[in-house]
Amino acid sequence: MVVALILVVVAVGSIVFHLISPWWWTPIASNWGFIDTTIEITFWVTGVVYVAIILFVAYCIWRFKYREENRAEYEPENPKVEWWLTGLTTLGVIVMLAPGLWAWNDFITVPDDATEIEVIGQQWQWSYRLPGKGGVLGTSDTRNITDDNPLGINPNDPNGKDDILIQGDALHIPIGKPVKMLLRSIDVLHDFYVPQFRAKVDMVPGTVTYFWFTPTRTGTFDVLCAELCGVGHHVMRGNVVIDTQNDYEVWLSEQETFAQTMARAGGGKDTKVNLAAAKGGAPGARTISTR
Ligand SMILES: [Cu+2]
Repeated sequence: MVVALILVVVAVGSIVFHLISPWWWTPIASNWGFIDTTIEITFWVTGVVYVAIILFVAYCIWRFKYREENRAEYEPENPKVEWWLTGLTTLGVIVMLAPGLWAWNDFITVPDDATEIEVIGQQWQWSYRLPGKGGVLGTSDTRNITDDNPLGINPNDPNGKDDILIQGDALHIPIGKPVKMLLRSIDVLHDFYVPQFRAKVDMVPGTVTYFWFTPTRTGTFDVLCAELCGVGHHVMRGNVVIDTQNDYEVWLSEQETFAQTMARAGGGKDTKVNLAAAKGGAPGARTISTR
């Protein structure tokens, strides 16, 4: 009897904890509300099954407890119960998995007007590249990587000349416009993760992965690395700022282009530049060695 009561308390307590828990999702800041919906559907299905099974076990413990006169009945088959269990399990699995097909289809169908932004992960910092006025990113290749060109941008591609490089500083994105995040890694697996955006994909050395989203509210959001990438994994942090269009354009006009970076590097004297400080940038920004 005590065990049955404990099981009931566990089932009810789990639901109450789920409802009043302070550890819930961060408020969403992108178009991916449907991803939250699919997770909520999974919570509902698994929650109902979880409570039903625990309460059933509690009932059995109470109902069939030992009594001198009780006799067990041998019943190896029960087609009716088996059909019901198989049918309900199938239905539950379909309800959990089917919405994911729609979510995934949306996730890999990038809108035609999405702006491409490149994110580069390396142990243990984030760098970004935005298209300049031309609106097109220049090509890049790991073979172009040098001390002066740490992102491997093709110096002979005219599209790359006006690319904006952000190293050791926050990435800014304008609100309300779809962006396609092109994900590259220079060394090991990383994962660019902003919890409020919901979307994320692993960054794999040697290939370019992507996800897309549309920012839906302004603010400053933490960037985390969601892939254990070495001893400095926990410090691989950064910020993304979602700006109004005006604020974004002001910020963009203050950034250095690839051509300017190369010209400065070609000058050759400085061995260490704090790009963020040079731009009057954020406190705590990291110093990037360019030599
Ligand atoms: Cu990482």
